[in-house]
Amino acid sequence: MILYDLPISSYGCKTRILLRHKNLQWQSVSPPDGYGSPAYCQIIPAGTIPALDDDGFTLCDSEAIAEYINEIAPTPAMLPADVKDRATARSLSRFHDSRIEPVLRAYFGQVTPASRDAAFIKDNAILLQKRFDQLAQMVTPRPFLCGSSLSLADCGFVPSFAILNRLQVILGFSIHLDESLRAYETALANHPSITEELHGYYEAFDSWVAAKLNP
Ligand SMILES: N[C@@H](CCC(=O)N[C@@H](CS)C(=O)NCC(=O)O)C(=O)O
Repeated sequence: MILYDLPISSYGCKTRILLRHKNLQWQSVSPPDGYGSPAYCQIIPAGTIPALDDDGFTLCDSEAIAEYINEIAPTPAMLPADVKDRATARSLSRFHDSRIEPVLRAYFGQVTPASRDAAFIKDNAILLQKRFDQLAQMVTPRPFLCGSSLSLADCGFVPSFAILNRLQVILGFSIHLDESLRAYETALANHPSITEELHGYYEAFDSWVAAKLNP
């Protein structure tokens, strides 16, 4: 399998965790000429990373990739057995992708000191706080979002917690995470399929930040 991605891609990190947890072999390949480039769009028309090439079958979007991998490699199962629990897992994963990650991503343009906007940083923190409070209302992790084992719903939160931790220091805002979410973050960081990937993600993010701070 080829995974088009980059070390800094949070959705790439989400997908790499899934592949590790499934104990699959894959090759991470940078998109030729960068994502969105004409050369990459020849392979993946959407131009986004991550994207999968499984023996000529190509697929974009981390959620679609996750569901596909979970079906072709069913062990360990990463969706609950019960239909309603499965639906909840999908809902939590989409809540991450559509409600939390984009609010974090909105801060990326603020990392370069010259482009910072104090009012935006403050207002976006209010929105981000609301989203994490909503998450704490939606679910009590035990210790993961769908119970004792890692599920598809968890993978995206790993890079997002890392990004949140770094951005709060760099940009000087503060988000209060409910105790249940703090315990969840710790459980994720200590999971054997995650620890090494998380370390690599912090390294990639820190290099990206260093380049922004000292161009
Ligand atoms: N919903 C997509 C989002 C992926 C995404 O936004 N990836 C970013 C990089 S982390 C990207 O490819 N951006 C390029 C673009 O939007 O053209 C997924 O889950 O894979």
